[in-house]
Amino acid sequence: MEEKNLNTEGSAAIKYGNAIVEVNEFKTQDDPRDRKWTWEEDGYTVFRGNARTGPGCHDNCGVLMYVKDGVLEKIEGDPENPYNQGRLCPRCLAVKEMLYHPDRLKYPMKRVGKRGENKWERLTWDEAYDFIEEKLKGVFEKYGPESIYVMQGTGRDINGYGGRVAQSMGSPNYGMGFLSGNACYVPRVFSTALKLGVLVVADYSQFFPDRYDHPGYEIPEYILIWGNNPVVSNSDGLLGHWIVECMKRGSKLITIDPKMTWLASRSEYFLQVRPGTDAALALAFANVICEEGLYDREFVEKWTYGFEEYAEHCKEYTPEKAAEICGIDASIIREAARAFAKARSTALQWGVAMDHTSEGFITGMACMDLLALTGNIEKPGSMVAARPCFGVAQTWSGRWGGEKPMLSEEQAQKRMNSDYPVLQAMNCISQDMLLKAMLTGEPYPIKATWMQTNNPITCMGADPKRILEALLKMEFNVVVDMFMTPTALAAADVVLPAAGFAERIGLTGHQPYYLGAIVKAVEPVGECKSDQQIIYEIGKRFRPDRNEWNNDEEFYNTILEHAGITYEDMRKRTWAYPEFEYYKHEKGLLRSDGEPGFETASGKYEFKCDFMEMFDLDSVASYTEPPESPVSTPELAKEYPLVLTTGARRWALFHSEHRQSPSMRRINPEPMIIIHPETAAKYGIKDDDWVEVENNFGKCKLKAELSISIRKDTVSADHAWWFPERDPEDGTLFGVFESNVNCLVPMRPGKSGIGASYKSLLCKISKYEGSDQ
Ligand SMILES: Nc1nc2c(c(=O)[nH]1)N[C@H]1C(S)=C(S)[C@@H](COP(=O)(O)OP(=O)(O)OC[C@H]3O[C@@H](n4cnc5c(=O)[nH]c(N)nc54)[C@H](O)[C@@H]3O)O[C@H]1N2
Ligand SMILES: Nc1nc2c(c(=O)[nH]1)N[C@H]1C(S)=C(S)[C@@H](COP(=O)(O)OP(=O)(O)OC[C@H]3O[C@@H](n4cnc5c(=O)[nH]c(N)nc54)[C@H](O)[C@@H]3O)O[C@H]1N2
Ligand code: SF4
Ligand SMILES: [Mo]
Repeated sequence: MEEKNLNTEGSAAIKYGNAIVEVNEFKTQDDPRDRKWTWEEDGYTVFRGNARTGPGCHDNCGVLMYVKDGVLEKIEGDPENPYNQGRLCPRCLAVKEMLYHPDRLKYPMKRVGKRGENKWERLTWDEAYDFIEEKLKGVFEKYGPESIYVMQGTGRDINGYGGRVAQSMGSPNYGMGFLSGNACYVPRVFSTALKLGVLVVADYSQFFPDRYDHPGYEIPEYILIWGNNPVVSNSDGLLGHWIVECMKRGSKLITIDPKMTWLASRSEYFLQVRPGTDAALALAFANVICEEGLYDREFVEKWTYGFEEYAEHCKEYTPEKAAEICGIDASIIREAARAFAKARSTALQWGVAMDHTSEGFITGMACMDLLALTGNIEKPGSMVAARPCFGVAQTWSGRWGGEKPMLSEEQAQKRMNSDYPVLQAMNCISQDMLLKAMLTGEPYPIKATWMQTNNPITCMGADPKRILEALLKMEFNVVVDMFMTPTALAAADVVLPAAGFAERIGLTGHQPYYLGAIVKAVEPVGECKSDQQIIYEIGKRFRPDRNEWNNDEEFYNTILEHAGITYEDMRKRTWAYPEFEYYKHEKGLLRSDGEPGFETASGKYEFKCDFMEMFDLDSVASYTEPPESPVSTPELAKEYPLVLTTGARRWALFHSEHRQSPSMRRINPEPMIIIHPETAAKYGIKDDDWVEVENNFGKCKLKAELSISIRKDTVSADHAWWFPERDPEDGTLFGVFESNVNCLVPMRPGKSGIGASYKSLLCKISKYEGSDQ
């Protein structure tokens, strides 16, 4: 059988986006000889490691964990770790509050009451596994193993191997649970995969352990901060303060956001777009650059395909036309386009707002094209290819020492995606189809779920009431979490308690720049186990031949085998930076045949993707109005006159997490909706009033935060709210539907099935008059 990337099955982001050419020799840039991973200091034992989930984060900053009498007493940023250089954000500083919270799940538990009731019986791990095995085998006998939907949450280090649960059981249905349109990073990864065959990221010197001072490194002259708020979100393996460091050294910013963020306020150009219109703006930038001949002729001629068609297509998108669509001045579009096109280098710092348009996949393509147009690929301070470090199997792919696929071809073919040919081509499942299948049994029944690191009715899933209905139809649900979430309370039949990052070992997973060790500093509370242990222990019940590990160290040694190192080597050195070079496309390092160019059909960067035509999609990136907007649905806009964007990240909260942490809750105590003061006045709403927010899909109540930072026609609502302080017996599932803005978001991707409009809807607002204020 052909050797294949195991961890891509089901999540797919990688097959097309990465790892075509692997760097798998353990040649490092850093010298670990003076590094210690543990020592005694002032009565503490100090452990040096990398933070990771849980609680959740998209990063893995270097930490020093101070332990006394087996208790994690404090945590500090590791000043020597090149990644974060000593900095930590509030959530890591307060990790102790989460780790030792009295509400932590501590033992496996089986439901004894009805679903929704807080009645549980404690089990041993063996009893829990026995029970799960018996129940799931019963389901599989009746409906086949594809009838289990295995879900993960975002950005976990286990995401690279979470799919093993599904694969061990024989199901191809593994993914980001109920994330409509797979709308987080997958659209951007697919965009880059099709355009240039590899994932590219903005270059802030993170590939070098000596960082900004590295000889040959140059800061980007301009950074396009596009639908991203990196100083708050530290998203997708980037730390926001890298941008601040580049700014201190001279980088200038162009920010595209409906809200004046901290970075927007420090930008040369701020384009305050109407949500969901980003692709139109990207095409207008291209229009200016092509019309004024500002593109990088050499790069375009030598390394790209389809430029003529692209330039022709962009003619239609004059700055005036985009100005009308996006609600910004044509003159700023022109000036900003000229500025970054003429710059020595430009980097694209894009965020999830790209993915959160209904055609997120295409929005991403429209933006990425600008970087190729201006030759900002593979040079210092531009967009550089990011490949798995040492070829090690992580979120970003790599291999497991040559492991063969666990699913048979026949099983793999059953992936739930038949409505979306592009998803089929990418070996990716459709979360939207899975929800429908749970409710209707079509195209085939889904009868059980495994939810590990996600909390869909609170956060991941749009239309959470429908998700709850679907979960309640299941014959069996398992939740693996650190806390009793609304999802677990509502629908789990068994809950399994997971360890936090200080309680287990691991490997960092999200960053294709360096490999890091997660180091265990304390024993897990209660009987919590690491997620990976749960994965291979439950896996053993179904495929003992493929889950032979007896402990976590053995597990990681298998992953690292490919690079010729062990977990112990990694623990001792804490981090390892592979060698790195620029201009890889010129050196034949980005193609499997070793030829110069890119791993695409044409061998070049593709302004025109012929592949798209096979799926009845435009081969050149185009703009589509959001499904609901003042332009596409003017009648609906009469009733719901405001544009609604949701889920902009908050400092102290990671999605639905941290509501239990007193110090994080002091920073972000309540679910807020940002409204321009003039707009609020129109509806008689004052600061801190409770507001009813309603649209054609549903409603919720949020608290008014009046701010001139937001467009007057737009409101920005927090997401993922629930109230763990509530009595779990009060019948409200911790109030999960009261302030849950996803009640106003449909499970509905765009045509390609990649992208969903979490951030571009319509709504109306009014002062909340209910008695429970
Ligand atoms: N309206 C709206 N909705 C959105 C978004 C938006 O912008 N607007 N954003 C969307 C995006 S981009 C994403 S990625 C999703 C995220 O959605 P999810 O990833 O599902 O995030 P959470 O709901 O917070 O679920 C994480 C759960 O994992 C648990 N957990 C934390 N650490 C660990 C661990 O180490 N092990 C285990 N087993 N459990 C752990 C937490 O307690 C929590 O219950 O939300 C999406 N939802
Ligand atoms: N503290 C914290 N950090 C997180 C998370 C968290 O929950 N909390 N979640 C993690 C996850 S899963 C993700 S995906 C990342 C996301 O991190 P980011 O990509 O930074 O996403 P957001 O904060 O949702 O939105 C970024 C910006 O987009 C703007 N925006 C809203 N709608 C639009 C639009 O239509 N167009 C444009 N151009 N801009 C728009 C918002 O105003 C906001 O300033 O963060 C990760 N990091
Ligand atoms: S970004 Fe913040 S929460 Fe995440 S690892 Fe770094 S310090 Fe911790
Ligand atoms: Mo995300």
